[in-house]
Amino acid sequence: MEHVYWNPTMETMPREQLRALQNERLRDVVRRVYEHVPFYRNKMQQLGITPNDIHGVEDLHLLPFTEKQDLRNNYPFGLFAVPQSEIVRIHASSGTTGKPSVAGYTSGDVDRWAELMARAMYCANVGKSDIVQVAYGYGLFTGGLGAHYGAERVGASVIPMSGGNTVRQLMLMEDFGSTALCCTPSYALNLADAMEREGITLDRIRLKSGIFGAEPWTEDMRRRIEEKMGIDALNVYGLSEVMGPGVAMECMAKNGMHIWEDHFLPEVIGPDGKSLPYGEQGDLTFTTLTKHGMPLIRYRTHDLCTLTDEPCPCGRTHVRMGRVMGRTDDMLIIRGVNVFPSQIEHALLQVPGIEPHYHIVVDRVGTLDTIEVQVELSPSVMSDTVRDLETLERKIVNSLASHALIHASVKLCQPGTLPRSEGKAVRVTDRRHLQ
Ligand code: DLL
Repeated sequence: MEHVYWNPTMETMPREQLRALQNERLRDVVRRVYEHVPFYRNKMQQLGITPNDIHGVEDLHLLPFTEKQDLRNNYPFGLFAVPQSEIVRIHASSGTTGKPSVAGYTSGDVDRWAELMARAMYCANVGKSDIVQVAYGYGLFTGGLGAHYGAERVGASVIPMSGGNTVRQLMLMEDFGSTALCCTPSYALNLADAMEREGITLDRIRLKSGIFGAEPWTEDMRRRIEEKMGIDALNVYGLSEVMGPGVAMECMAKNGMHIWEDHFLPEVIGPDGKSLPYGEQGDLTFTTLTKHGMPLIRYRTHDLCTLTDEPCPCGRTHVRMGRVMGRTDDMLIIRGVNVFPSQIEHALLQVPGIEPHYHIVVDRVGTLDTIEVQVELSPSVMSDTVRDLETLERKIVNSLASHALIHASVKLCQPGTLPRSEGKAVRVTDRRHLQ
């Protein structure tokens, strides 16, 4: 496999040199927030530290954490580190309740974001001769514009479709000969199914890569999408508070996402608030090293994952994060058992005869939690006898018990009947909160 890097110097920088750069950039960002953001100055004063105490990454643990709630408390622009006149872009992520969290970008920030998304495009072998269909939503959500700027930066032809309009997406994909698709994995699956429905065979499209993220998905889901679309499906990670898509991106080794460490300092934090060694699972936390509009110090994403610094065959030296199992807020607790929707997805996709479309309904009967997993049958098993379907249902129940450790009831649904996603899929209805 030949490797082409967008920024060879940075992407393959020896780790010692990378560390020296991080030390220098960390000192700089700590000084900037101390001088310009009262929230950080107050927090550091409370802890009795000044920027002079931070010499490098080894002192990171002295710095305070930042939580989403801190963004809300300083809504909308309280964490900006530059005058508002320097801000050229504002994004926001929709919170489930109340006010969104807001992020402001200077023109330098937008430029660096495009650079990091350009690296991501090259990771997926997407360059100048490609036609990139961006089906992430455009707007306050960072997916659309993030992918758009990155694709333009590498010189690709960009189709700014935004999400939705599935039949039209397919028409343009075929007519324009899109070679890369950027959207959520659940929307990619939705598009793949629509292709089948519309009778669009793989020889009619030119798609070769998918840059999919913004929600948790499993290896099993990757395989399904790759088969259905005949592409390499790669994982991209990011969050609006930290930048947007492109904080980390998988390479063709498909073995974790490289975090661009010259710009972001990752840590994985354990339940006791201490940084964990590589390989252990915890709460992914970022310190932004080069953002000027809204730098963040030790921002707790609450995304659960692991990090590794094992060398990658692609030659990039930046650490990789494993798949995000889910956000700690998305963890379901069913009769005392903790389970993430992604574990349920994994369990379901072990069973042949069902499609990767599912929905989870959690309820409470008396004092007991109940969980129902609704899953769609493959068209091929629709003609099976009632007894065959009962066997299939039992297999799914068993797979959920052995892979996700939950005792769920299973509802088999007709093909095409569960709601389809156009952006981030909503996997769970929790009726317990309605009571
Ligand atoms: O989802 C940014 C983005 C857009 C990333 C397009 C990738 C592609 P937010 O709306 O702020 O930003 O949501 C951020 O989404 O904390 C994770 O919980 C989740 N997330 C993002 N990427 C992945 C991924 C965008 N590859 C939140 N796997 C994050 C799992 C992901 N979860």
